[in-house]
Amino acid sequence: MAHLRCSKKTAHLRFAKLCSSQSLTLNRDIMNQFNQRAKSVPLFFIIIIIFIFRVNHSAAKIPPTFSVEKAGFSIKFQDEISPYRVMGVFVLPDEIVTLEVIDSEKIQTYQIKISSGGLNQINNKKWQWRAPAQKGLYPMTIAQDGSSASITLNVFVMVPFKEVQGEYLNCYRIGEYPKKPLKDLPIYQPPQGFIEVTPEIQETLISPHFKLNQFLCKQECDSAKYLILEERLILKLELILEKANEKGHACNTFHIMSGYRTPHYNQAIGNVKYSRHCWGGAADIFIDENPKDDMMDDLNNDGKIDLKDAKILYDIIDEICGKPENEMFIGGLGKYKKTASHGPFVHVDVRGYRARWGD
Ligand SMILES: [Ca+2]
Ligand SMILES: [Ca+2]
Repeated sequence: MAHLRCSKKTAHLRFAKLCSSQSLTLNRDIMNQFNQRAKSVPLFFIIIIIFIFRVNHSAAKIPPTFSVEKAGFSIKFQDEISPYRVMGVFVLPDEIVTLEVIDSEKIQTYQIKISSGGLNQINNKKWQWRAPAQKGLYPMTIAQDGSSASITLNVFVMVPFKEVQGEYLNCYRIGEYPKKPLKDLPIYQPPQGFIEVTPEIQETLISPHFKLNQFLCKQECDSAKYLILEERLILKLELILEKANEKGHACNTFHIMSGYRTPHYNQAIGNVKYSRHCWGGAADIFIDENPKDDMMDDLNNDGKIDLKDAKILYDIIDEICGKPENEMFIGGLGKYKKTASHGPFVHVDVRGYRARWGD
């Protein structure tokens, strides 16, 4: 019995030892798991925080959606070719305008829909349109047969220059254009007419990313304002905008600090007599998307808004103008540093010959 008791005791001891050792192993496993979890919990939170930060950070960096808005074919009018889905065209009363589709598909046909004026179809890609005699906005659409591709031309019939009476067009002071063109260049002849800009039409798109009123002179007026704008300048600005986006400077339009200037306003601000702004062929621009505060953005991310940011835009334009396919956009380009009255900006124009300047 004693032997049996002893054996039982030994067995109990062995069992207790085994249990104890298993318990220790179990506890060690639990502790290990706990330790791992204890270690992984802060790690888990750190990962979450980094993720949130990255999402927020990338959200702040998400560019505005930019689309070039090209139609897939182009329209030739006057001396310009526009590939854009919407484009402004400026004509005189009763002017005959030839409109021609430029595309790569020889068999493709097109339809034109006009809102006024006379139409003469030359073939299924070419028309002659006679503008109405009355000033105003006359949109027309050219659509590709069998597809949704179309181009809307927002055609403005202008007020002829001869209607300027003693420096004024109605109540709007135009001032005086120089009688003698600079160096006898035709681009400095007095302009042919003015677009009448009423509140009803001032926000009309003149290209996918620019509206008519972005180019208005800063001169105040209670009634209609008048504007001159070259279609080539708009086409050049669209190209610059496309390239700026390609270079990573997300923007859906430019801030036009100065577009058209009446000679009266131009003289009042002490600018040179033959400024291309007075002929609607120049714009002072900057990128203003982040933040949108009427000030050039920090394009080079150095924490400062200065001439270096204007130089980034200047270099993009200079590169565009250096390419043979963009020869029609040759013109003036200048960069300006920040002053007490304005931030840094770039002047761009379509004068037809090369000019460069900058602080
Ligand atoms: Ca800004
Ligand atoms: Ca900067």
